[in-house]
Amino acid sequence: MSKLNNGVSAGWGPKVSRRAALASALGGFAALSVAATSSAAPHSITGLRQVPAQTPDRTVEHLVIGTGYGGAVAAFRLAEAGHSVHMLEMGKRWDKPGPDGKVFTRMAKPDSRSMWFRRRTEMPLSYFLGIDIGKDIGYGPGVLDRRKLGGMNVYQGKGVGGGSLVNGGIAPRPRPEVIARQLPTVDTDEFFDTYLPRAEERLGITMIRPEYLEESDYYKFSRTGKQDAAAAGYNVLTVPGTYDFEYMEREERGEVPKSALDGQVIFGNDHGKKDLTKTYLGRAEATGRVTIDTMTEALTIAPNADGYLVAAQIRDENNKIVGETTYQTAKLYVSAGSIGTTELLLRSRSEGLLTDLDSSIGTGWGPNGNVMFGRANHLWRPTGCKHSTIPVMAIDAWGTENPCLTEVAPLPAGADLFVQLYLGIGDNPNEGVMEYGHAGLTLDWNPSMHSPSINNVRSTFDKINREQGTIYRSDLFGDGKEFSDDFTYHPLGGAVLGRACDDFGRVKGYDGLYVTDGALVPQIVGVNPFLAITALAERLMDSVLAGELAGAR
Ligand code: FAE
Repeated sequence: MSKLNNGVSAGWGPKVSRRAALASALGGFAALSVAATSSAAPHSITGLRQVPAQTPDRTVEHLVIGTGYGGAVAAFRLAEAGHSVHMLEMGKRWDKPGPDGKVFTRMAKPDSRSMWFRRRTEMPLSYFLGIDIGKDIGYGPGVLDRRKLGGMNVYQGKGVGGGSLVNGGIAPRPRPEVIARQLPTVDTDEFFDTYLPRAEERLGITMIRPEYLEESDYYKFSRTGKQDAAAAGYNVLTVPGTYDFEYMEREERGEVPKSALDGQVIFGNDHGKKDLTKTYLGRAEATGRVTIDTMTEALTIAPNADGYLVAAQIRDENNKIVGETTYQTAKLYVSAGSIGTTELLLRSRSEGLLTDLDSSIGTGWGPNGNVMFGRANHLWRPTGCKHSTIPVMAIDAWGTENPCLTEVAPLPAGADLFVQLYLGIGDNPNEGVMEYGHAGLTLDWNPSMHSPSINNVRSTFDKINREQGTIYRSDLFGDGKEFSDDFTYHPLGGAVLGRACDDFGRVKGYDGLYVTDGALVPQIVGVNPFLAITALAERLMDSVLAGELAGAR
């Protein structure tokens, strides 16, 4: 990709003048309508006005869209190297307690803080004994979003810290052979020797103390899950994570406020979890060179002679659009997650702005083989009334003829429900495709494409059921389903490394435009993905800082 002296790629088709691009980007506001907005239920965007061509509201050296893993790594690495960085985040900053004195809610007591502009919770496990267990909640910019696209419900974190706010913090290393298969242009040795260890260190990943795992009442569910799998001949791993396990032990001793031991996780953790605001983002902001605009959703990207003009809209806590704004930047890092990043790029192309994107943009999507299911435990084999919300054990059947890795998951209901719950990651060659049109973003993925993942997980657990004389629960996912086939916590792909982007994450055809997040990884990574995403972002930023930014400040 050759670079002209104004930083504009020579690979563009018709040259876009700065003025034309600005007018186009701003004119795009009017056309965007509901389709261009968030995943929330339809809401008013009538506050938008047609903005005449004007100078951008703000000009910044480096602009990062999204504050999840990819965005946090980009911001930290740039700031550490002395660059000023501005970040846009669609959600809010989670640093103020609500009326109950807590920043986040428990899973069992959701309210307006829990889900992104919903009036009722929408969870993967939404039934018990076949009864809908969703709860009515207040409407607000809650921390967990569910976006329905085609046959998929995609869950994502919203707020400063992205997915790190809502996830379980589980961070196993991917298998080298899966990295080699999925990311063939990545040097596997370098990835494992340099980038994974660096990501682990900077994310603060540690292991639970084995003696605590063996003795705590809060991990009885893990021990029963392990014993059942081991009895069927499976290897069970203890997996590392970002929760501070020393803090957890103090929670159990009653020395500190409880979080993981008080049913907090997918709607956020008040304590214990080292989310990105305590690691990468915290360190980035501590440099004094990073600023963040919250409740600000980037809508379009227009290339121009000075780099890129980003048009964005600002919403209030009632989901009303209260303003629009524009940012001019020389270097743009798109880090809005697999869905958000792909949507932004595709929308910008459909608005006639990023017309030279590689034709593969939108391809390579996958749900990382996510399958949730439960086994019905015998009454004489309880999992306990107390469940820590942080899973720490996984059944490793990847090396078998039915490759899958399955976490032993908690069900922190405050009572023993005799369900051994699992989140499986079953290998799957299928890939979905995202497109952008009149209906907004669409995803071509249907439940039948999930079958390979389910079959891999089912074959493994059929053996465990046979050994234990147990059966699957069919009352947890509606319609008598034993396995979820329509949700993911781990969306991946859409702007894949070596396809829509170069081998590091530079968007093909556009100098100074980068993808840094889960959109880079096609379909599946075989383990919970944020560690691999962080390592890939580190790898990209090494390349950018040693390449086009070498010597620049
Ligand atoms: P992500 O962290 O999603 O960050 C994207 C950010 O961009 C978000 O803050 C968005 O609000 C923001 N954004 C989106 N669109 C825009 C826009 N247009 N303008 C401005 N901002 C925007 O992306 N993974 C693990 O490895 N271990 C786990 O234990 C685990 N548990 C999970 C549990 C749950 C309930 C969920 C939902 C996910 C879990 N994950 C887990 C997945 C993990 O959090 C996810 O792979 C990463 O967060 C993806 O990182 P990205 O940087 O791609």
